[in-house]
Amino acid sequence: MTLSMSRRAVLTAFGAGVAFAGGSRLVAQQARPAFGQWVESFRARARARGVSDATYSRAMGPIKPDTSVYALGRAQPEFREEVWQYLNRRVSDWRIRTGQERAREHARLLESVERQYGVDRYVMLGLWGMESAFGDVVVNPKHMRPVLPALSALAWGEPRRRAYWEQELLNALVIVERGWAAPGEMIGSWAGAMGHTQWMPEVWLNMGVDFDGDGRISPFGPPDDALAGTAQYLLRRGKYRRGEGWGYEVRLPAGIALGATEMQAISSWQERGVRQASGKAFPRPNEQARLWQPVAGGPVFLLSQNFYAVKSYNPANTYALAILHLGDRISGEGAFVQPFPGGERVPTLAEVQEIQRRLTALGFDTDGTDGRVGRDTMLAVRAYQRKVGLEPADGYAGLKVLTRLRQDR
Ligand SMILES: [Ca+2]
Repeated sequence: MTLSMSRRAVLTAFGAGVAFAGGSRLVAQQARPAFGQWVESFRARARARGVSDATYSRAMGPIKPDTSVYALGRAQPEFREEVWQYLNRRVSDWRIRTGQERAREHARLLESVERQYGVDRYVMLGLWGMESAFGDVVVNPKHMRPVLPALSALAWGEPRRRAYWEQELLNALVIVERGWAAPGEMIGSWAGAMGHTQWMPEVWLNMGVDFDGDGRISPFGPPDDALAGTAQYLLRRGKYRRGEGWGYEVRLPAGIALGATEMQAISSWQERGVRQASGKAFPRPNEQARLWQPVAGGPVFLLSQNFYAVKSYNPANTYALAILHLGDRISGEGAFVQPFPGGERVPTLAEVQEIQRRLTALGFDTDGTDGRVGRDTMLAVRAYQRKVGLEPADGYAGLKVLTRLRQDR
């Protein structure tokens, strides 16, 4: 969860593959004014965006810059994951079950957003589950930090993309000015992504919806505004098509090349012998789609426009696939027909809990045994793998580790 959020924040802020330059903090420290001085000089910028002096003093007056964000912005991913591990961790048994509970709990809300925007509820549930574990991170201070001190530190002292951070700090202040959230309530990722959807302040300002009609667009609290905002985002920024699916796992006939393939009508893929892996008929043969195989030897997909609508959230194909597959699993569909080479099935909630219990009993702290895999469980798994010589020591809490733990008495 933490890993995916920091990845998202990095992607949002810098574009894929671009990181902070080493040593930028030193340069910044030499050149920048004292923080208090900078806060006063930035007041005029906020005023120009319609932030009142009273709001500015209330929000910025008590702030200490959260300088720990510089290191987080430069951090490399802690764990290397294969595609099947990435998918298994995100489309976990815990997320599927919790998603089904949320689907029941919020059935009326999901139905009315679906009716108004035409976005499938399971796509919204998949996004909600991936971005914030269905709002769990919104209330979990372990994963979140105050947004204003983080954005202030970035706008004040991070020379890379400073204009971007300044704009996002201004956007966050506009949110306070509008009364959508109090400064103290605004917690999020190190880069300022917050709420049920983990949106940057700019997205809340431009894509948020006051769906419950209380006069505020709320990133926090009940998910009404966030889910309607998600639907609006997919429609406007992602060009989501009402009533269409995202794609299908397919079986290929011999002789179809998997290189870059153009969008074609599903009916013409069908003529070339492409079939749904499930054996069902394609329900909308006129939809345009293209072939994609994430890993040689693994499942193959036909992807249509709504896959790319979800991808507008984040440029990684595997990320969009995780969201949409999670949504499908919440809706009751099964796992992929063709397994990934070298992959394992998703461990059940009970199996993950057993891994956590056994690791804890052996002195590897997983910080609880709730069946959810966060950073603590991954560090514990990796320490155990190293101790017993399991290769690769990737921190993945799966069946191989469980089998070894059961032998360990
Ligand atoms: Ca509202």
